[in-house]
Amino acid sequence: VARKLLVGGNWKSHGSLKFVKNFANDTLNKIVYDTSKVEIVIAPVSIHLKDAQEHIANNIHISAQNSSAFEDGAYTGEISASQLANFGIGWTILGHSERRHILGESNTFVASKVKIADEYGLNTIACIGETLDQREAGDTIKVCTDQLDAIRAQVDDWSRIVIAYEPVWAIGTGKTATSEQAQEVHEQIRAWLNENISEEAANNTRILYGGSVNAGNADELIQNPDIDGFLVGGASLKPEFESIVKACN
Ligand code: G2H
Repeated sequence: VARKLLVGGNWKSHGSLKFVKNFANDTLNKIVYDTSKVEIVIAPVSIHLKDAQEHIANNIHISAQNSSAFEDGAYTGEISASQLANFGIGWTILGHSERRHILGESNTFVASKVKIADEYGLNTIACIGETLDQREAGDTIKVCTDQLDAIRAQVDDWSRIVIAYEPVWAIGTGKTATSEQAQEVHEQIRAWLNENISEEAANNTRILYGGSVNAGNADELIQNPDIDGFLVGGASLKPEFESIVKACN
């Protein structure tokens, strides 16, 4: 099955208006790639979304890094899926481990966000992954499938969901999962999709790898049959992001 690869740039809480403009002009807009094979999705902080829309070329999708579990209403500080859709934003990242672990978002809460994002037609990059303790206890797959099960309990249509497997111990630490470790988990996630969603979802859902992806390891990781691209943090703020896209092209 030929799944279109996807390279996401998760800028986290980095950047300034000047950075958005300069990085768009100096790096992103100059990347030459085959848009029939690869999609690029860039996620700046919310207050930079408008500038990102303005400066980043149209072939690149712009994503939020989060969206609310609720409709518009009395939820101070939240940005709703409806407001993002209204703003012309077609993507959101949900369940990133920094939100799960630092901001205390539970599996059910993340799933509620995916549900409402889906209802407003947003594409979601749903992040899952285990901590080092969980891996060492042999619970990697259980942790990942519990996170997926919570989403399955609330969402029927998986056509707008992209899964990002991001082992927490590999995030921003410089430690990447080996190519074999990543492929092993990706294969099991695809098997979960086949058993719990549908064969079609298993064939079509992109499963990205995230966790210290850079220009040096992308080539090898992308060779794996179940790795359909990357969610890139630190390296998505640097010119080497181009090499990561090229590795997928
Ligand atoms: C994982 C990744 C992006 P980094 O969080 O989502 O960040 O590439 O810096 O590990």
